[in-house]
Amino acid sequence: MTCIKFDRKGHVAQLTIERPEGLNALNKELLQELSATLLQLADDGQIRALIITGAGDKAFVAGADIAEMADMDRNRAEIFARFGNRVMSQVSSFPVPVIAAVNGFALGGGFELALACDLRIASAKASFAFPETGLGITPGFGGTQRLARLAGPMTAFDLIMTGRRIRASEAKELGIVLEVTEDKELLERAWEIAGLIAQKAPVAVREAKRAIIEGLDLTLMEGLSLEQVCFGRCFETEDQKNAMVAFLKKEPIPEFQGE
Ligand code: CO8
Repeated sequence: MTCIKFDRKGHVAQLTIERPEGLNALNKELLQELSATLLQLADDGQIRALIITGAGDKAFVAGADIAEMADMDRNRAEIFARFGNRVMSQVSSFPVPVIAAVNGFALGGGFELALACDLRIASAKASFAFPETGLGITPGFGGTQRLARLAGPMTAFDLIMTGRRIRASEAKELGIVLEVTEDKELLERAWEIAGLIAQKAPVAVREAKRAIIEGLDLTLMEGLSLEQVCFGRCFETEDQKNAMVAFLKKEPIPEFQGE
């Protein structure tokens, strides 16, 4: 891997997107590496939370690589968007929660990558924008869909049609970002949140993520049925039995084993 740096401690892993020559802009090679890494990690039963961040002190990801898109025709653009969307869906359907630690510019495809994550925290200097309509294109890696679902269609209209860049504090007010941290504290806070998740029962966390993410595409009744299935699945685990027995005996809840 040349553009994705991997770190791991305990049950938490971190992917750092590192392409200094283009402010971590997403080109095909980077997206392929990200996809391959996610595919490999998805099968790693030991990982309980994943953090994605950008290398350097300036950008999370400054968008898709404009140099690579400039001479595309309609067909190639659609193929590129389909590929990018597949990678973003790998992020959103990753089996454990994914935290975007947004450390700087999150523009276009970079904003879309953050939106594909489950939780977003941002440093005070981070900023978000969809510059696409000012470049003659629409967002193409899921931005129109995920932003409208997350923050409502009006916010999606505002940010996508005007292209205006918002600071982390406004992103928080709009419900796009969970928390804003001091610049230097971003990763520490991301690991803290990931650590809290990693302490919870792994099967329960995975099933809860599945219920939330898949439920967003369902009717309420279908979503409630899905939740029942996810709830039932937890009762096949020793973790559920041990935790409930310990609670009833007024003993400390034992460390979760993931089965
Ligand atoms: N693509 C390619 N190169 C980039 C990109 C990018 N998105 N962003 C920055 N760079 C490059 C610059 O060209 C520059 O290269 P060089 O050093 O060779 O001149 C280097 O990174 C540093 O950038 P700047 O000198 O411009 O740094 P500044 O601090 O002056 O500005 C900005 C930083 C504001 C982030 C500025 O670089 C900028 O506006 N970048 C473009 C941001 C943008 O428009 N992003 C959206 C791209 S479109 C997109 O993401 C669509 C996604 C869906 C695709 C659908 C598929 C069809």
